[in-house]
Amino acid sequence: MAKRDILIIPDTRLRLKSAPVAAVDASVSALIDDMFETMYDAPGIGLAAIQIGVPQRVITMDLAKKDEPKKPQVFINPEISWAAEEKATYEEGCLSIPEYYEEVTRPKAVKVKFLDRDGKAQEIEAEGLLATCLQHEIDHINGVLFIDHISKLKRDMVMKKFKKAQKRGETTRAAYTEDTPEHRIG
Ligand code: K1U
Ligand code: ZN
Repeated sequence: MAKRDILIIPDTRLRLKSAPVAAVDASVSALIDDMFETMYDAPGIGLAAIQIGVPQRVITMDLAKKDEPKKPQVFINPEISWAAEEKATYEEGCLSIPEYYEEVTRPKAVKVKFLDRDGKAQEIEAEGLLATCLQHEIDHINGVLFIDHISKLKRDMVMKKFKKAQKRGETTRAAYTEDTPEHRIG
């Protein structure tokens, strides 16, 4: 197992459409182990493989609360098979856009087909945080970021800040998680 670096915007790899996993083999299992180590260390509640630079349709997630036992979940080749017409709004964050949070409106519930860690076909119906997180992560494997769902004005402001930071050579998440005035937006 190894902790990997998480890509941050404006890294263009975050805009790639990830390829389906052909077979859930030992290399995919090793990737999943690395993703969990990276996600728990960040810490985050979800991670898409592309966020560590691997353009494969693999997602890890753990929505357990701090005082609950870990509840790791894996979604391989996930596909939204149904989305509710009713919408819900949640404040989202993204490990690839450190220290920025914004409200996003998405379908309140979704059904998702996927392969589990053993390569077995599954389908779940999700609502609440699970529905939000699944949609956020499925967006990642399609090259879409949560800032694509907010106003252009806010998105441009975020992109400008991270492009400036990149010019200063700040290309790791650690560079953004320090609480200094130049790292605050708005
Ligand atoms: O995909 C990612 O970038 C991970 C992201 C998932 C997510 C969060 C909120 C709404 C939708 C999707 C994160 O995990 S951001 C960090 C976070 O939310 C968190 C971190 C520690 C404890 C609790 C939450
Ligand atoms: Zn994200």
